[in-house]
Amino acid sequence: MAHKALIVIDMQNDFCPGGALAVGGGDEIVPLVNHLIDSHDHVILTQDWHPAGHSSFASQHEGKQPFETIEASYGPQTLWPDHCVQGTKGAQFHDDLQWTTAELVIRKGFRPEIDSYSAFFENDHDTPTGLSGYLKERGFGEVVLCGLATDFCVGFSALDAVTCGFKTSVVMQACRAIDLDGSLAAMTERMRAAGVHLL
Ligand code: VGL
Ligand code: ZN
Repeated sequence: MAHKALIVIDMQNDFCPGGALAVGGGDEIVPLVNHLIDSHDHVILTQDWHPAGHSSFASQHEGKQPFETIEASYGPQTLWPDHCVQGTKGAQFHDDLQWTTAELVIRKGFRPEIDSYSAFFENDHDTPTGLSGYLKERGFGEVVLCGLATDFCVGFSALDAVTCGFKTSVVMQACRAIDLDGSLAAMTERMRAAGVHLL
């Protein structure tokens, strides 16, 4: 049987109620995520980790509001409120997340000029984070994903996991979505079509 890893996506304060880019009910999933952490032998976390003044922040674009879209050099980019700034409380994992057994924390979004939703590739869909190589070198053939947000970081990570050749599942109950203009339904359909197992 293929070696399996749980990947917990972006369970950070800024994506929970009270945070800068709060995902509705983001904190509700913490107990279930903790249960998943408990029941997997190998756990990896991702951490959205932006320098101050990151290019995905609406505050850096004159006249633009959060949740508007701009054309970046690598394609369309949604603009966000300032969030998950390196070293801030908002970038820390939720206080109740029991993450001490995690074997790897992969940070993403640290390059000022490019955003990174996926745990595998930045938003140019070309610059690798190194996670695929790490998983393969350690002999993992299967990944299970949960966390925030279903329609952005979880979804793009799941799609890229399939592209990289991993058997991929998403525990939908242990995710919450931002849901901009139907983005949750669209991402759910993309994941299904790509062969992601939606649990
Ligand atoms: C995320 C928007 C911006 C996420 C991260 O974790 O889904 N979304 N940065
Ligand atoms: Zn971000």
